Amino acid sequence: MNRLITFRNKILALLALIALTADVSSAASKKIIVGFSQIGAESGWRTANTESIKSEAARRGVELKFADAQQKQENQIKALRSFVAQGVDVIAFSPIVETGWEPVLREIKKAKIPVVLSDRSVAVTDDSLYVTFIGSDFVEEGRRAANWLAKTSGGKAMIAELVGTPASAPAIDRKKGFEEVLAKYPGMKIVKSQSGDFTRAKGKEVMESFLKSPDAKQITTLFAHNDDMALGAIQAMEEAGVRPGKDILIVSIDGVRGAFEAMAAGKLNCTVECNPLIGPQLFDSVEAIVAHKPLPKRTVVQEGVFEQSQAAAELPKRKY
Ligand code: GZL
Repeated sequence: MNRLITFRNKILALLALIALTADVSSAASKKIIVGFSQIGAESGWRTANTESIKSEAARRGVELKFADAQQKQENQIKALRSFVAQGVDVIAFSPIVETGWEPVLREIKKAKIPVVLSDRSVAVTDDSLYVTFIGSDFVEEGRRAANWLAKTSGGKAMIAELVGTPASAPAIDRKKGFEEVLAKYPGMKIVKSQSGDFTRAKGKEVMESFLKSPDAKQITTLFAHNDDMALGAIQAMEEAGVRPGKDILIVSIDGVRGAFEAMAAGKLNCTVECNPLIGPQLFDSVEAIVAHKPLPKRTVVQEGVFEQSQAAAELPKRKY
């Protein structure tokens, strides 16, 4: 009789072990499903950012539900809600503006789905509403642009500013960093400032209006919050008979290929790099979250500053 009980227990233990192994292996093989809400396709930077995210998801076998919000916050909020309804494992997004996210982030928290902020951050009263932020230090990018200009101009510049998307983290923080440095140089002043919404078309349109204004002649420098607006402004300058990069110095941010080509042609003077290729860090964070590993609240990517003299040598090395 004892032998029978021992045999029965051994069978039960074996069955439990098989069930457990099956469970672990199925958990390990279960595809991670990520919902990603992207702002749109407003600039070369954004296109490169999207490519980095999509290609990295494919490389890792992550199921990516990708939603393009076409520059509208309400579309991003709709997408985030749909990811909750679909029961994704992780939600990631690049918030077009800093505010207006608490309600939907609370709904996501209630659904127990972790959130990763990609590229831009949010202004919330409760930072437990997201697990981690991966992106750039926009304030530092603004400082770098102003420090380059102070060095190049000897601390004397009448600056026209093309601002990014109003209320967005990069527009707010790049301006903040730029003005923090300007405060040290009485001879450097922003004399015109208007949003070009990070696009080439709007950057051209606003620069045309700057050049038509009665006091346009005082402008010595253009500070553009991104390269796409700077490239649009270059077109406007040339159409107005102004030599970009010579009559008006131009410093912008992103480091896209077009900026290096403009620098090599002598039409842009400096681009402060803002790295869009954060797909690998994004999915490292997603995999850490799924594996219940701890993560820092903020991961800032490494970036440089490039001047005209470096453009030709750098161009072949550029990845975006
Ligand atoms: C910066 C990113 C900005 C880029 C623009 O991280 O959010 O948005 O500077 C893009 O080119 O449109």
